[in-house]
Amino acid sequence: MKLKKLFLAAGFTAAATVSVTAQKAPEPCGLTPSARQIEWYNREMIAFFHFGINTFEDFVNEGDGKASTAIFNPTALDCEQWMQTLKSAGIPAAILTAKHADGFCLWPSKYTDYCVKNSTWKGGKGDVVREFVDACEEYGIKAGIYLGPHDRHEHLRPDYTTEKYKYYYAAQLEELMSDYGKIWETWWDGAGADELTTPLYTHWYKIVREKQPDCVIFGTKNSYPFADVRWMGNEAGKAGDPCWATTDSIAIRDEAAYYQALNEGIYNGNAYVPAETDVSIRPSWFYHEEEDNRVKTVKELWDIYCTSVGHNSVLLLNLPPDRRGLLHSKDSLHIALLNQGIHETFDKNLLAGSRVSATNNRGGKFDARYLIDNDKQTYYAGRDGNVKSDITFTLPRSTTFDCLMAEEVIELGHRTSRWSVEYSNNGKDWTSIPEATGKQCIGYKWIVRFAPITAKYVRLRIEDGRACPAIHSFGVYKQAEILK
Ligand code: IPT
Repeated sequence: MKLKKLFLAAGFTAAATVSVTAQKAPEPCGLTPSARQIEWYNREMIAFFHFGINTFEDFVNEGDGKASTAIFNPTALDCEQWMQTLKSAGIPAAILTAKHADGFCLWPSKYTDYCVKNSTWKGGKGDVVREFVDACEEYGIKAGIYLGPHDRHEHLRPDYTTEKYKYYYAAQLEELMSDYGKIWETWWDGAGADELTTPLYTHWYKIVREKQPDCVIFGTKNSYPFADVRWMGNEAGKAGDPCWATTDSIAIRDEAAYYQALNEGIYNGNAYVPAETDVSIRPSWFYHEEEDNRVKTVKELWDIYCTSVGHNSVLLLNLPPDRRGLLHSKDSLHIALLNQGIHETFDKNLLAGSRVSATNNRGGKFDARYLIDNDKQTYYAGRDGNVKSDITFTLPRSTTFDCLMAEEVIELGHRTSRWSVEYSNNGKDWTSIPEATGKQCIGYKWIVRFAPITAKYVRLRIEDGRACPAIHSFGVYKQAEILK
């Protein structure tokens, strides 16, 4: 009896069922993501492993390419330990620095002596890239490769030219893209690489695409024309508000405008290149014992999660292995707790069980009630030609929350461009949530946090856009204690 009442209250009427087949899905609008970009968005988080010869020098993050290969000697390297950590942190993908700017290669490359072949580790018979991809495979983690374009060791050659380097880099890229199974991402760092022009990247791009059609390319500066995903503009974990997936593909000359375009994107931009947020769990990119007490706290990581994943970006979180070749227990603990906190927060949408009504409701398969059904397949849409909508949730009881999350249907393009959230206790007098007023972007995921609010009614106002709204989910939540 109770169940039946609930069903009726939620609008599950016979009439609604009949219109299910009658409704057509909204057409996509503007630029839309490729299959590669959709796959990338759904990862949400990726681990970055900065590991190499710098790890064995005292406080070096940007080696000069002169360090002796003999010093590379992890005493207990165990890539499975890295993957176990990712499993407990809910991170489904990882990128390894196969070669950083110092030029030292973690695999036995045929094209250089400056690599593991000449290290003390495993008598020169080891291959870190192999161990990494094997462990990824074993644990169902998507493997990615960072092959640093800027190479200080090669630069030491008296006969160095960018033309010669073009073929050296291409040969190494070919080794990595051919011999190590499926590679899900390749990372073209722009740092120090200004002399490497777009024609060089054009040559290298063809290798990636031919060998690894599904590989997501992180591109920046001169590799930008080939980028599936862009740099977000800083290394502090703070994607912009808004942070559109679209931006302009043409070089923006003015520096401030360039950084703004990276950080915030451009709503009417001419290219779909969403932002990836690279940030380290420690002050440095490489491991240094001195920083063991400066590992970002769970709260700091939660802040970063909210301004990256919660700002329509993907978080690329650096977890640098130590001289043993293991992740430090502090880093592992903090990301596992972050994952626990994310689950405790978002597994429980406090709007579940609410009555839902919308001023602009396509109905049927796209009814507003699908915003809170906790099903990734379903979504709410408005009627064609109507970009606004007020969606009111009547909660079963007065409830306290301090966080909200919305998810747009990215496959249908950025549609909504302005939205706000209000609450009420009588359904008549509405109070706006300042932090959630005049928001612009939704995209894959948008999270807003605020001081606790207790309310019986919540209203999502879609105020502007370029097409009718299409939104997967909307919810209010209580942030887990562990994150504070
Ligand atoms: C910065 C590069 O300029 C940018 O293109 C991208 O590669 C980024 O690094 C990755 O974090 S340089 C850095 C010192 C801010």
